[in-house]
Amino acid sequence: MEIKKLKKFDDDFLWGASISAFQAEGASTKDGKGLSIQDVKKISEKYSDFSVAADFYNNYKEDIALLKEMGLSSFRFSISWTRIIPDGDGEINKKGIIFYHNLIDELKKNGIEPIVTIYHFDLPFSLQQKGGWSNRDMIVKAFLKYSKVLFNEYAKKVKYWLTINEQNVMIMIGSKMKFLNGGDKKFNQNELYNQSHNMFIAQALVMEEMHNNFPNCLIAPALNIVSIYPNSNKPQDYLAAMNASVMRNWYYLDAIVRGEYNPIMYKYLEDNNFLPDFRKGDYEILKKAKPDFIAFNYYTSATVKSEINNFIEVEELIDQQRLFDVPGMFSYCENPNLEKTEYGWDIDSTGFRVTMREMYERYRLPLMITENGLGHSEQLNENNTVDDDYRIQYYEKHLNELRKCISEGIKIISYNAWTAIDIVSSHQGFSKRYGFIYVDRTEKDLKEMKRYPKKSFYWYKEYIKKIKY
Ligand code: BGP
Repeated sequence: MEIKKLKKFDDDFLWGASISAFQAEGASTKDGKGLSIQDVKKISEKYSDFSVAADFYNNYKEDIALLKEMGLSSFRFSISWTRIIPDGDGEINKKGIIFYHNLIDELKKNGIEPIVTIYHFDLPFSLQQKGGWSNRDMIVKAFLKYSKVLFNEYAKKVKYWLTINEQNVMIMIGSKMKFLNGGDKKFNQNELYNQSHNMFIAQALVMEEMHNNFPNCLIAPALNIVSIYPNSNKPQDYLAAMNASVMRNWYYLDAIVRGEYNPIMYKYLEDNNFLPDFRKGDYEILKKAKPDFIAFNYYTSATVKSEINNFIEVEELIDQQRLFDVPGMFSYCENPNLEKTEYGWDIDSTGFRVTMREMYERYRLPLMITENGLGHSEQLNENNTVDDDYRIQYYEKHLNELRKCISEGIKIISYNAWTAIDIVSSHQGFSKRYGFIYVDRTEKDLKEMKRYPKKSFYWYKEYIKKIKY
């Protein structure tokens, strides 16, 4: 369906970019920071670890100056739990508190709205040793305590808050990409669905805490939501797509937004003996809390069919975007209609629109895009820049679809590209870059880590400037 008249973006639409703490900050043991599961995991010899990353901890002022030059009005970053509370639930680290005050102040000074993720894959290692997300009493208390510290410190300065980054990726793929929610540990399905339930409870209590005590702030989950296509017009394939969507998208959003377990998912959990340990009062906790908007990360769509593949999973190919087989529910398949990025992710800007429409029609809450971008291997050219036309094309297509959604009446408050500066990819090191700004280092050679704007930097700057009028 073509849109005849495109609407303008609201004047207060936030144009931004994102990073996460463990992938950008470095300084992993500096100024009292405790270890997170990302700091202790066994990394592949091939890739860099997270100890220095993009050195954002020491470089944030210069980086923010570049973001300002690009014309950004928002910046989404996560707070490192172990910088604030080194062992996860004990003493508070003053220096960590000060760092984020300085960072937030610097953003505000430059007219950039901070969007804060409370937890982005970097669980404190000492909490993991106590059972991590499987230990309900411990983790719910610790997450609430940590969140309260953040709210008391920063809620006066920060309006937009995100609870947990990609709970659905941690639960669905976390065991395959081990490090996401348990260091190097693999979990069985039963334990994972218990972890997920504990995340729902912890998150609901945190949202309630915010609403009760900090009414000027807005809070939301940040899931990785993707539209899922049936492989054919066979009715069974359509059902398979519905199943995949329930398992990947709606089970999470139904619990977080509506405070309900999705009935199809509940039946699946029951039939497979994966039902979590519900406690008395859990439904009330879930019902009471409601996010103010929905934040989501979108990279690509997915396609499924009903027949089983019986293929052997290749560990190297597993990542957060690739679906797999869940017997009786759906099976993964390729989509031959879409081009792929260098790293094999389908490029699907129409799917971006489908995803936003589906979400808005289901939940009628404003949407915020917290991640969207393209990973590529890159090197500086002789002009000390990167001609990343492929990235510009990706953004152009996705932003066109975003504008169509706005024109169709979908309320969208902010778009944050992944990423502002090059950072360590979640599992493919510094080789896979996403930034508008090139950070000059390789996997093993840190060099001076100078920053160089890429071609997409100037493109985004112009886009933001022009779209306002
Ligand atoms: C999301 C994560 C990010 C980021 C991104 C790109 O799942 O929230 O932390 O890493 O994916 O993924 P990758 O770095 O693996 O290419």
